[in-house]
Parts: sequence; C-alpha cells; structure tokens
Amino acid sequence: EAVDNSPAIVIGSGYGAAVAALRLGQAGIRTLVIEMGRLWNTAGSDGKVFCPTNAPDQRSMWFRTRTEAPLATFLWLDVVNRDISPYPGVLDRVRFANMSVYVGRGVGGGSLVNGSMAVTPLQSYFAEQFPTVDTAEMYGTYFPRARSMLGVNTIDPAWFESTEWYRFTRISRKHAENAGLKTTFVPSVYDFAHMQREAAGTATKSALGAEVIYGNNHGKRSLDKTYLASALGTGNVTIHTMERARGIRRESDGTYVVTVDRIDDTGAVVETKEYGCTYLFLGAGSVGTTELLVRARAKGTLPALDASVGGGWGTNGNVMLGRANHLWDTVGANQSTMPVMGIDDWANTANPVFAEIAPLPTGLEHWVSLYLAITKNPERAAFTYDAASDSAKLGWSAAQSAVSVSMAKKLFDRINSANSTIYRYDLFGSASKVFADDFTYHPLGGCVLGKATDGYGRVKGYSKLYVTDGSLVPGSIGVNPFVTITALAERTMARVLAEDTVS
Ligand code: FAE
Repeated sequence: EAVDNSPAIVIGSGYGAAVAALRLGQAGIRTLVIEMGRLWNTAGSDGKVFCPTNAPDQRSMWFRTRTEAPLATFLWLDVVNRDISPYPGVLDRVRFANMSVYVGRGVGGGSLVNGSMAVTPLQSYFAEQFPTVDTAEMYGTYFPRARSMLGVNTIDPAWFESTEWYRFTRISRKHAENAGLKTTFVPSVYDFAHMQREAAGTATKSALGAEVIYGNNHGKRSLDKTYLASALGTGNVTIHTMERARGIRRESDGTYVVTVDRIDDTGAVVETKEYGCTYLFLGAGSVGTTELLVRARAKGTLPALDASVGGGWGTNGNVMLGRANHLWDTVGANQSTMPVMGIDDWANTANPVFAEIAPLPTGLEHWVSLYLAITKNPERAAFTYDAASDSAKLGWSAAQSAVSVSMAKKLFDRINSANSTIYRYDLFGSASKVFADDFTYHPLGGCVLGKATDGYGRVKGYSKLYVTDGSLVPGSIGVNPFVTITALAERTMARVLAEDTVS
C-alpha cells in the first residue's frame, strides 16, 4: 500500500504537540501534524466560529445528541443542556467507568476550550513531582520561554477591583480571607486589554459574553494563534485535520507507520491511510497518547514498550463545588468567564488545596460562588487495553475520587463556617450532590517522564519515538497544567534537536 512519508510526524495539536511542531519546523524538518478535530476558523450561519454557551448547537460537543456540560442543573432543573445534532464539535467528554475527562477537539486541542489560566507550579512541588528534572533550568529557561510564547498576561489590579465583571471573585476572596486563607492572582492567556474593551463596549464580548467551554470567538490566545501559527509560518509544517490516529507500528528499518482514520462531519470513516516517518512525536494528550500506546503494546505493534506505560494517571485532584451566599453578598449578573484568582492553601501540609474561583455566568444574580479545587490527591490509576472495544479502559474508582472530595470539603467547611454559609445542592444533577467528583479538566499521566520514558520524553524501548504532552506529568501538578506541559515540551525539543540528529 502507498505510505506517505515525512521526516517527522506529530500526533495531536494541543500544547505538547504545538511546541514539537514549531521547534521541528524551525529546525527545517518537514513535519506532518495529525489532528482528529476540525480547524476552527470558519464562521457558521450566525457569523461566529464558536457557538454561544447559553444556546449551544452542533459546534459545542464532539458527536453528541445532547450537550454534557459539567454543571448539569440549576435549582435541580435540567436547564443547562440542549439537544444538538452529532458533529465534530469542540468539547469532548470522554467517559470511563468512574471518571469523565473533558478535552478539546480541534487544531489547538485544550487551548480552544480551557479557562486560559496560565499558572507556573510551585518550584518545590514541581521538584517533588519531577525529581530527575533540573528545576533551576526549568524555572530559569523553559517556564519563562513557555509563558512568553503562550502570550501570558495579568489583569490590571485597579480594573479588577472596580469592574462589575469580577465582583464574583472579590466576594469569594472576602470569604476566603474571613477564614484566614490566602488568595493569589493567576495569570492568563486571555488578552486583558481586549477584555477591558469588551467591558467598555468597544469590542465584541467573548469572555464577557459567557464564552469559554465551547470556544472563545475573541480575546483568547489559543494555540492556533501562537505556537501553531508560528509553526505554519516556518513553511515546514502541514496540519491534517479530521484524521484520527489509530495504530502505530515500527518497520524493520526503524521507521514508524501511523494508521489514520479520516472521518467526515457525521463521524463516518471515509478513508484509512498510512503515514510513514523517521521521528514520531505523540501529543494526543494524556488520554489520546496513552490509548495509542497501550493499544500498540497489546496488539504487538510496539511490543517493547515499558510495563509502566498506561500507569501513573491522576485527575490533578479536581473537584467542583458551589457555595450559597447570603442575600447581601451578591456575585453579580455579569461575570467574566476567565478566572483570575485562586485560594492558595497548598502550603497547608495537612490538607494541600489550590482552589480557583470559577465563574457561573447566567446573566442573573444567583448568589452562587463556584470553585474548581485542585487537591493533592495521591491516588493514581492505570489505562489498560480492552480488545472488545478496541479502546483504553481506565481503572479509576469512586473511592479514589472521594479522597479529593474529603480534601476539598475540609477547606470549604472552613470557609462556610467562617461566613455562616452552606453548600449548593442543586448544581450537579442528582438530588443532593455537593461535590462534582466524577469529572476532571486536568487528565495527567499515562506515560510518565522518567518511568515510561527517559528523563526527556524519549519512549523507553524505542528510539526516535517521543511523548510531549500531559501524559508525562505524574497525575498531579498542584495548579492548572498547561504551562507545565508547554515548558516540559520545550525542554524535550531543545534536547532532542541537539542530541538526536533529527534531519
Ligand atoms: P490536549 O490539549 O488535550 O491536545 C490533544 C490533541 O490531540 C487534541 O486536539 C485531540 O483532539 C488530539 N487527539 C487526541 N487523540 C488523537 C488521535 N488519536 N489522533 C489525532 N488527534 C488526536 O493535550 N489548563 C490550564 O492550565 N488552565 C486552565 O484554565 C484550564 N482550563 C480548562 C478548562 C477546560 C474546560 C478543560 C477541558 C481543560 C482545561 N485545562 C486548563 C486543561 C488543559 O487544557 C490541558 O491540560 C491541556 O490542553 C493538555 O495539553 P496536551 O498537550 O496534553
């Protein structure tokens, strides 16, 4: 059969993949990027690329007949989700037995749907999680490089204190301080100058127009506008969309062949192709990359993969919850979708939690304070290959989620008791569910750095095969992960391009 050859292939187009594509392209190496989702650059009949959050259509979710938003109900009513027609929409919810993983689909991966929080982890916790990595070099070179390439900026504190759009954050800060807790601003890749123009009425509202999980039409520096635009600008990088990598095998001459299903807008496979390459970079995200590897190991197409491939997976301790405020503590009908502050109790060694103050933009006063807590949950699980479904199964249990909940509860019990407030019981579907512990925004691990790979993301057992995405992070990083994933990918690419004679 015809195998189409490139020197390098990158699977996926999220953070790790985008860094790989740019650095390969700049080194003069012809590179093919394979992405299963769409390129989000064409307006629909409403003139917008992405659909509105309050009236989601087919563009919202990856082949669904109904949206599956994280916050399922309001006052126990099923008012959030909508029927849609199946389409390669931008947000996917990948369901495993006891855990759902939200991921972005399209050129830019998670950067298309995420909350833009660009947080550098605490150096001491990074060192704990990555004992073999030179932290001085990470914090001196690769974190600054990642932040600058991603276009990280910070909110003007004076505007933050005065604008109605962050009233919800100021109320949560006050309640944290009443409990003796520390809060901290978090940087963002959302352009705050654009946001201020939105507030002034001189730019089209996006963050201030409730847009986030189904994509931002304006203001966000997603990867298609940063790394991937530069990668294409080198003239050496080509992106194929709507192509899902399924198989990876190694030929006897040491080159790799990637089997890809090309799909159409109905999800039907319209063509199966094979692409050959010398250097293969996996950037399909924690779930995508790990599934490709456990499948290849089980099917014998990459039989020498290490036994640790599939393991070391965690949720970054994610738990979502809401608190009910007193009537005099209004959170405001107008809320920006881009979080800018976290409650930082990570230094509390008995119960480390970093809780971002999340928006709930409904356009009405609802007195709800919403949070996404990142807890230091030590539980880990493994992906295994299931032949019957030809997919990866995840061995995460409900008891492992309960560990995150008990940590989040300790922190928010303190906040509730200091403010005489209670939890909201109506937000997560079932009758009295307070803590949403059945989904994560931060899937991490599956091909952990230094275990399934060497210290730089080179996959053990093979040469010229690399992992550059969130699979490398051992289940927890204590803050929102994309800056860490980007910085680690920069470190891998610098090393690989210097040492592995890629040409
Ligand atoms: P990722 O960005 O997931 O990219 C993987 C790409 O590979 C995707 O485009 C997939 O469609 C594609 N792909 C997967 N499998 C295949 C295959 N077989 N063939 C071809 N293509 C494939 O990977 N993080 C933060 O730091 N700050 C935040 O504020 C934040 N908010 C979030 C909010 C939401 C709603 C979500 C879902 C996530 C959020 N995250 C946030 C997490 C962040 O987006 C995530 O850690 C990164 O996107 C992971 O980067 P990777 O490079 O690992």
